[in-house]
Amino acid sequence: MNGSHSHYLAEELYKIGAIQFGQFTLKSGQMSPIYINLRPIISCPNLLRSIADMLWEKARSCQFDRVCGVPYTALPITTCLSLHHDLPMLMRRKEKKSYGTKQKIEGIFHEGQRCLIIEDVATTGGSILETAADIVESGLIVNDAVVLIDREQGGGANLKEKKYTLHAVCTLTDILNALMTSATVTKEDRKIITQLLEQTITHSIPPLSPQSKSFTERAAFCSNPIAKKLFALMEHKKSNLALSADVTSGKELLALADKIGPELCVLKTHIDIIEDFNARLVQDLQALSEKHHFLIFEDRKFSDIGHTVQQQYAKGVYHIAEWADMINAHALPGPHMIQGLSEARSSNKQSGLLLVAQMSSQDNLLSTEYTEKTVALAKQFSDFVMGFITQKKLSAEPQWIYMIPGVHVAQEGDHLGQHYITPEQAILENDCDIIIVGRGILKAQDPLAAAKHYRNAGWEAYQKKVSL
Ligand code: S5P
Repeated sequence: MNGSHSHYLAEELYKIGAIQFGQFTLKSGQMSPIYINLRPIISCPNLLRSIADMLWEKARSCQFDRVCGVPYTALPITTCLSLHHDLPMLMRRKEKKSYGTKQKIEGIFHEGQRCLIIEDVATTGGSILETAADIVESGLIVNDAVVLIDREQGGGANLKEKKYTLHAVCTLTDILNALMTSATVTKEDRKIITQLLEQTITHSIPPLSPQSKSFTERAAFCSNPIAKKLFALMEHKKSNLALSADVTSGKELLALADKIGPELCVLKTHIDIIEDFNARLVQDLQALSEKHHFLIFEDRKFSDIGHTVQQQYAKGVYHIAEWADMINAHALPGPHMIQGLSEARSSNKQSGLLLVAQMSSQDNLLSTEYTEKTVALAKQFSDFVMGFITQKKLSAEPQWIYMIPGVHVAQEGDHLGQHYITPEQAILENDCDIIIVGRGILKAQDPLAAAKHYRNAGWEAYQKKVSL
C-alpha cells in the first residue's frame, strides 16, 4: 500500500481509539495486547470517507455488479462507497428472519451477478466466508473481497481455498510500522508495538523444517564460492562463532586473531576504527586467517550509490576488496549499489556480500517490509549475496547464511540500545546460523575461555537443531 495511506490511517485510528494497546480479553476468552474495533469511524465522516476511498482504490480493479458489506462496521463504509461510485449495494441479514420471505440477502439482484464483499478487518476471514456463503446461496457469484486491514492470520489463505481473492488496503504490520514512526504514540504503546512486530516477523517466516538441513547439505545450494567455503569450514571446524574484533590497535587485532582464531569460523573487523592502520596489518591478518582457518569479514555496512560504494570498497586507504572474504551492505540504496560492489570485486579474490536485513539495536527503522524487500533483492544477486545480517531466519531457501549479532550470555544490552540474546535463542529460537559475539568475549576476564564457551554453546545449539 501507499505509505502515506498507512500513516494517515494508523494515526487517525489510534487517535479515535479504534486501535488500542494493553491487555484485552477477546470474545474467545484469549488475552490480546492489541484491540482493533473500527466502529468509532462512523462518527468521523472525514475518516469514513477516506477509508471508503482507499477501499475503492483496491475495489476498482475487480469485476462486480453489486457490493455487500460484512455486518456491521463494513455496512456504513460500503454505503459510503456505493454513494460515491454509484455501486448498487446489497445487505446481508445477520439474524435469521423467521417471517416473510426469509431471504438472507436484501436488495435487488439477479442470479449470476457478481458481488464484491467489503470488510473492515480480516483475521481468519471467517466473517467474510459466512457472508459469501449466504450471497452464493442466494444465486450470486463471489470472486473477490476487499478489506481495509488484514491481520495476517490466515484470512487470505482461507479465502483462497474457496477460490476467493482477498485484496487488502494494508496489513496490521503496515499499521504497526506506521505507528512506530508516529509522534502521538505513547512510550508504553511503542513497547507493545515493538514486541508485536517481532512476533509478526517470526510468524511470517516459514516454519523450521522437521529436519533442518546441515551446513554441508546447504552448501550444495550456494552459488557464491565464499558461502560454500564457509559452510564447509564450519562443519569441518565445528564452529559457528564469529568474533567481532572491535579493537582500535592493529597489534591488539593481530594478537586476538592469533589467540581466538582457532575457535572461529569468521573474524569480523571494523577496519576504520584501527588507529594505526597500514597495509601490512591486513597481510598479517590474512596470514592468521590461513593459519587458523577462519574467514575475514569487514563489517563496512556500505550504503551509497553504486559509483561511490565501488570506490569505498576497492580504493581509499583500506582497499577492502583486496583482503576481505566477506563484506556487508545496507539494502537501502537498492540493486545498483549491489551491482556496483559486485563489479568492484578484486579479480584476485573471491568474496561474498551479506545484506543487513534486520538490526539488533532497539528502535531501529528496519521495518518488516524493508526486511522482506531485502530478501527479494538478495535473490537478484545470488552469485554474490551469500546471506544476511539479521535477527531471525528469513526464508525457507537453504543457501542463505544468517549471521546474528547482539549475542551475549550475561547481559541484556548496553546503554546505547544494543539488545542481546543468548546463543541458544539465536540458533534455536531465531533459527540463525552464525553467532557474532563482540564484548561478550572481548570484555570477559579470560577472552579465550569465553570464546570457547560461546563456540560450544553455538555449536551444540546447531547440532540440536539439525537432529530435531
Ligand atoms: O544489527 C547489528 C549489526 C551488526 S553488524 N548489530 C550489531 O551489533 N552489529 C555489529 O556486531 C556491531 O557493529 C558490533 O561490531 C557487533 C556487536 O558487538 P557486541 O560487542 O555488542 O557483541
